[in-house]
Amino acid sequence: MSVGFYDPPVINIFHQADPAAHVFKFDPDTVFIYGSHDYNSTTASDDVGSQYDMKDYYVLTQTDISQPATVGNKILDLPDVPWAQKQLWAPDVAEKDGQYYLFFPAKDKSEDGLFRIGVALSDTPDGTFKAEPDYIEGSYSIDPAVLADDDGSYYIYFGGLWGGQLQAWTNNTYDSSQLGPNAPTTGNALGPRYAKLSEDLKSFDGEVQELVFIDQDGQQMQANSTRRFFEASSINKIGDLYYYQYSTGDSHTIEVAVGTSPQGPFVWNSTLLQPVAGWTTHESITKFKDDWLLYYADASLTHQDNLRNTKVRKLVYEDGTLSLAQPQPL
Ligand code: FUB
Repeated sequence: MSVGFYDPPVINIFHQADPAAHVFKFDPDTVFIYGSHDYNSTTASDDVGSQYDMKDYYVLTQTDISQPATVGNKILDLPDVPWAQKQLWAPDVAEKDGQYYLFFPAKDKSEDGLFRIGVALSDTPDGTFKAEPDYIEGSYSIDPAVLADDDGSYYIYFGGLWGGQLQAWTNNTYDSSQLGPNAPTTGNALGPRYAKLSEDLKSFDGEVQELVFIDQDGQQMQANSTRRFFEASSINKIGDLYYYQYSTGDSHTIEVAVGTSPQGPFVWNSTLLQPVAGWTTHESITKFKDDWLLYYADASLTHQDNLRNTKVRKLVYEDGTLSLAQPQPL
């Protein structure tokens, strides 16, 4: 059950969801907001998200969060991705040595239509990005999020249950019988996957691993917990700690878990966001000037699950915990 959440959209006339907000050295006075580009798709809704059949990405920019965002360039178009069939879902962008890397999921052209993760490159944060000819070898599932660590290492995190197909991959091996809107309900919860990225950020450096979340009671997060990982990873380093945010999917909250290493384990810390309008919820956090900001999206403007708008809210960072600057109205 979703409830309303009344921050205004950063822009009404452009439907963007799954915001991945970044401030780059390139222009410290601008927040670049990447995300899924929703449109009024008539593809029938189902529990594997067929109604989210997005075909391109644009970038939004904001120089003042009290003012509307501006729609920038179309930065990637589905026909320009040689390996992709459909469904450009939540992306992320990382910068390295003045190059910008757009990481994005899409279904490949195989019979099963498996989600894979691709990368596209640009010299500027507002594109156009050029896709690599194939998806990242060994990649699967959705919702990539990239961490640039202080030591120069880059890590990619990904995964999403049900339509995101994470449950169909065990030890990086695909099992078609697990496709569909299902996930374990007993035992340890499935964790998102992560890998170190190679120097050129175009491949995985080593095997994909599963991230472990520890619940409040000190035990590994269980599959029947309303706080278990579902999708929508984002990660930030604040001081010496790593903050991992994610959506719980069918229980519709955004949770935060904290770790001392990019490879986890991450210990549950707080619930950052209660359910918003619409089924999906997806966040990212960035520091803009002196403020920590939460970018998220909901469907309060359209009441249509696949026609969402990005929103922004200031955060408070106190005693090691992130929280909304004002309480969320219920
Ligand atoms: O926008 C499509 C999918 O819905 C995203 O990849 C998920 O995070 C959820 O927001």
